[in-house]
Amino acid sequence: MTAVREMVDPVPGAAAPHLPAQPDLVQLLTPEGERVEHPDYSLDVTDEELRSLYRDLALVRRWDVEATALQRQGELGIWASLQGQEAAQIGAGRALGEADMAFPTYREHGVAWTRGVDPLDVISLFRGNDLGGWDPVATRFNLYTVVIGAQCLHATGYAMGIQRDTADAAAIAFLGDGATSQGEVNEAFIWAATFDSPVVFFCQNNQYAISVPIERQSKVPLFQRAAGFGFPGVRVDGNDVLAVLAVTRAALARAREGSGPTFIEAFTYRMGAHTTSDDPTRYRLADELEEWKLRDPIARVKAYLSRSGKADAEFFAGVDAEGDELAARIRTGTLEMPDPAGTEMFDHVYAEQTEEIAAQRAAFLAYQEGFEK
Ligand SMILES: Cc1ncc(C[n+]2csc(CCOP(=O)(O)OP(=O)(O)O)c2C)c(N)n1
Ligand SMILES: [Mg+2]
Repeated sequence: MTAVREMVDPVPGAAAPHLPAQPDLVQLLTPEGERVEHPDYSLDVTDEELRSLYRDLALVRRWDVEATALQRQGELGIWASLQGQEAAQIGAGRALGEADMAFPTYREHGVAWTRGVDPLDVISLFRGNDLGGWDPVATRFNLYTVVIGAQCLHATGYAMGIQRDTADAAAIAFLGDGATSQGEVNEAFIWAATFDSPVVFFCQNNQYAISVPIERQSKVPLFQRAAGFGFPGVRVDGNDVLAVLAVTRAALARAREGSGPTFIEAFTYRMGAHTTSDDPTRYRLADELEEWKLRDPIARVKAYLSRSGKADAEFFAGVDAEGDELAARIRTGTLEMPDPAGTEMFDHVYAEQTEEIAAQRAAFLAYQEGFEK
């Protein structure tokens, strides 16, 4: 227990780095890279799928590192790092079916990757060029939502639409541990439970809401809250991509077959700052991060692949080379990104232009022209 954590009421089993063995935690791959079985969740994955999961994990981390560097060099306004949460996001993203619809927060770059969103279309948002450059309908990946918890209502409403269309699909809402304290999230839970909506609430408990530790958000482990709303809650090792894949697949299948929502608590850790605007050394001690590094989501897959002979040095070198190419493409693409015209901010306020916005746009243009003379 660190000095910082002693200042708040510790929740047994919730203070991450000091966890004893947790019977409730679904795990299929231990931090040491050992494959284990779970009585309720099994997963058949081919060696090729395992290697491609590793590739996804490694490439999204490389993207994240590059984006953080670009922000530090003044090329992005801000960046919200996913470091430490790669397995939670790749596992959940790879569990989605083509027709399923995902509703992210602002940190789900790993899920974006699995939906085929171009990293530069995410970066353009953090550069301040647009509100996200991807097509949410084509990618089945909604635009990022910064208003904490609001996407849980969007996903629930969307899921109710799926129900009425009798479509064979589900919605998934991503949320953080802090978001569970938000009124809208609890309203979404009640609504989804009452209507048996085909929605999965995927909570990444990364232990912090900016500087506020999980102990201040909940007196009980988060997954236990679901029982009070009347749907199942599952706690999965969020740093175990195989367990996350298995648990999320099961929850989505349950939703699609009409059995209603599931709450998944992916137990993980935000290894970086909340965003590049934050300094985590002000509120947490370095030894906590050191402990979580031992549970790194990528290292355990690498250990498993190497030890079992499912991948060799050549494979890992290939992924590293791909990472270098991706980073170079992200860097060049960011630097070459054209600045948007100032008038663009008026273009998407409403689906159809109003007289008032048109007048504001004209006034802005006149103002800008005044400078150019
Ligand atoms: C409605 C609302 N209130 C406050 C904020 C400011 N804010 C941005 S991120 C954040 C913390 C969210 O923590 P959590 O839900 O755990 O997600 P994480 O950032 O850890 O992924 C807050 C309070 C906001 N964006 N929206
Ligand atoms: Mg959090």
